[in-house]
Amino acid sequence: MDGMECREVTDERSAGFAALGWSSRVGEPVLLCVTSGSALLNVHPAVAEAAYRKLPLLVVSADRPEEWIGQQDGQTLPQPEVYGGLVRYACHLPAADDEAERLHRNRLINEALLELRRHGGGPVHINIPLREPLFGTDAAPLPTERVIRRTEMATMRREDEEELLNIVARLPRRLILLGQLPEAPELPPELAEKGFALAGEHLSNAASLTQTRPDAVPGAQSPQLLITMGGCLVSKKLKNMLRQNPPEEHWHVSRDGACPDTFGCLTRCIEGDPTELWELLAAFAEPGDTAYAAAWQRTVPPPQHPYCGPALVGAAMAALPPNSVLHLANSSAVRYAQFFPLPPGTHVECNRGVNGIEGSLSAALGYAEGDERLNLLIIGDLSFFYDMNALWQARPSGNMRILLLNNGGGGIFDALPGLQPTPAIRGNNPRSAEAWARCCGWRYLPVRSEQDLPTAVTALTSPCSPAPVLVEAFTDSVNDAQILRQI
Ligand SMILES: Cc1ncc(C[n+]2csc(CCOP(=O)(O)OP(=O)(O)O)c2C)c(N)n1
Repeated sequence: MDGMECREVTDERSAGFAALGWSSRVGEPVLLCVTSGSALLNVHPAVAEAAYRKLPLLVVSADRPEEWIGQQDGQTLPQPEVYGGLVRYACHLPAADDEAERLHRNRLINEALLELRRHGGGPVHINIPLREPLFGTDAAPLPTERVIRRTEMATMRREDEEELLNIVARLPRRLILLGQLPEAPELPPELAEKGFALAGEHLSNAASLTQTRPDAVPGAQSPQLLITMGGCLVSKKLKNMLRQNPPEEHWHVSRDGACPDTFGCLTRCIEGDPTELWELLAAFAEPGDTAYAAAWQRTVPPPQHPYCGPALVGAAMAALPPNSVLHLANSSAVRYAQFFPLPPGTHVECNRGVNGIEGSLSAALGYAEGDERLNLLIIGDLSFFYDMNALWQARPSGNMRILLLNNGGGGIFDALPGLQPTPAIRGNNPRSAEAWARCCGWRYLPVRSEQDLPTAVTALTSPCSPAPVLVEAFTDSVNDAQILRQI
């Protein structure tokens, strides 16, 4: 094969150690290709040795498709994960051949190759199920595939810096996009002057940045260079835009060197202190397209609607004192909040790691205990009742406030295009939190119309209250959903 030095060894146990010795001599990864079944078990001793000697041994094993495993067909056994904790990374490639699986395969192989050399190197395993016919196929010429590279800031040399800066110079439309972060990163002002659009959602806690509202995303043109930092993004519209018009380069920067391929176009994981990257770009990047960057900075006025879920969230956020903590539950609450500006110094919390609805109340109450600031949680009724025990367990003080948006179930399902939610899907909920809130010692206020709103907003946002406050606002879910789809 072009560009590869190949050698055949019949005995796989011996082949494993031969590959290991070869790798040790040349200081480079060696790919060890075996068939299926016991063939790869025979490589196990060499994998163990490579693990403890930190040698980059890449084991690639052939497999049968999943439907034939354990069916008394030839050379089959459960191969994925067969080396357990001895390999740094193991993957089982999908056998199907559509576009989504092609992308999945590409990512898995990239992840394996990145782990092979990471932090001193070590063994990895790629398991490849193959469907018949197994012979007579020809992949030549090999297609060009995306390669994801890793840059470690701590060991970066001048040539590596130049490589990054050359890419930046070639790509004038640039976007730095922040996902969920515990606190605002320090972004030097020169970045904006050099034509980097800076954007983040409320969960990025970077109040000085333009907040990317889904209805304000300049969707016409994706960036050519996207640099992301932080966790999950909320806006589906933004994710779709970047997936449908993938940037030429997508770099993700993080201290742990994670490589999330959120848009299917990741080209580089940058591991290290993000500040070092921002400083490098601020000091040495060639100027980019400032008009493009400006398109991301435009502010759009908040939506104006009469009594409804989004309007209630907007009213509460507008009245929130500076330096408060805003807790947002999944799923409509965190989406509604995105449309309204945050008061200065607001810190935003949300269980957005896996978007669960089960612990938003407990997490907010846990955070607020011992915190001096005003803590406001905005939550839907299903998430609230799911976790209602929290009101009994916690010892909240007067700084804790809850805006409970009771739309009679999972209102988000009314907003999903193409879904006609049945009562079972929506989780229809006829209950009110009144009795439970009062029983647990909370001040309780219901809101049923616009007239009730001013008193409720004052109760939710005034700094002094002898008891925690729960405002339960009853809204029409279908109406809320229509607005959610428009904005
Ligand atoms: C533990 C868990 N179960 C199920 C889901 C799926 N899910 C996402 S949003 C949602 C409905 C939430 O309803 P509610 O809290 O009333 O908020 P709304 O949709 O009305 O904003 C559900 C069930 C989830 N995210 N987490």
